[in-house]
Amino acid sequence: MITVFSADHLLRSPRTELYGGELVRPHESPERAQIVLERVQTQRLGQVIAPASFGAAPLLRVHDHEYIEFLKQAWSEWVAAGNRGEAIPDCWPARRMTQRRPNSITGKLGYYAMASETSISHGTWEAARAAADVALTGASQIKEGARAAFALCRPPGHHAAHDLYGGYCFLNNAAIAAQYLRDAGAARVAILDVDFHHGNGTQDIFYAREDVLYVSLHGDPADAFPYFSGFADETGTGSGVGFTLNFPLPVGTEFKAWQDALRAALVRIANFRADALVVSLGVDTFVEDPISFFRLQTADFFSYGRMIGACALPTLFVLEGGYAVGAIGVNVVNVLAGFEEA
Ligand code: OKP
Ligand code: ZN
Repeated sequence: MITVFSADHLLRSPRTELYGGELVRPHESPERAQIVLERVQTQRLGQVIAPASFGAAPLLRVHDHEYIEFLKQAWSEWVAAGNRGEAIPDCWPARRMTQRRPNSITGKLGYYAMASETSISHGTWEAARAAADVALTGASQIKEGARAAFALCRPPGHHAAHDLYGGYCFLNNAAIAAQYLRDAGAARVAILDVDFHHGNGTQDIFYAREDVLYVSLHGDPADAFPYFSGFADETGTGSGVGFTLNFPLPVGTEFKAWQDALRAALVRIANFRADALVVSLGVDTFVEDPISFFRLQTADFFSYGRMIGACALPTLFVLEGGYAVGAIGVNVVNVLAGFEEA
């Protein structure tokens, strides 16, 4: 399959992540994408192409206009305000407070952030926009009739909601691609999110819709980030009821139990009769992942790639998480190779 990759991901290179009460070197690092790219090349998965530029329109199909303007301006506003570190929110519109948008950049960070680990730094917007173009270029391959494509996106996207960033995400690459496929004529698009974390942003964007099915397997939010989204009783709203399906799974989940949940997820996707499938592909389900608590082994990624391939749907893989950096390339490409073997 074709891989879409942009070296512009390198523009996203913050120095800090708020973690355990310290500012540490970010888990979501540039070397992640470079290692995945190298594995794609050494395993000869297929051609690697650069993204085309799709402009603002497909971003605005999914995200709020003012939110996009905020992302574009945030770093320069933060610097202009005289701040010396990276941009981190420290105040939120919590329970019973107003939801009015502040003028001050520090206030705006709290208004638009769903978490504070994700520092905004120089180049963040440019890298996020390039990642969305990578996903859109992958989606355009599917539109042109490819069986599959791999969007090697960085930064990731599934925590980014209509007007929220955080969890290392700014633009929801998978949601932007899914909406693009709808606009290109696919009547129904399914999104399968196999990242360890619940894709609260993707769920949010399609929560009231029956034309885009969102199905996710993830660490139980009672114990795992994003904590406030991803419970089994979140099933959609209005005409979207029944078109969100969450499988929260406990600490220490092994491949056998994870695979049972995947089987159930794939049955729902088959019944939905999707015209295309978008996979939010995070490999932070790996046993050695430093911030997650599932126990998948490297060979398991190949096995479940084959299960996804057996669905026989045009499939766009969009890279999300995976922080055991030494294994990220092997695990990601195992999913893609398993898919191709099905
Ligand atoms: C992004 B993606 C763990 C803190 C988690 C944020 C995790 C973002 C994951 N102690 N902080 O879904 O891989
Ligand atoms: Zn994740």
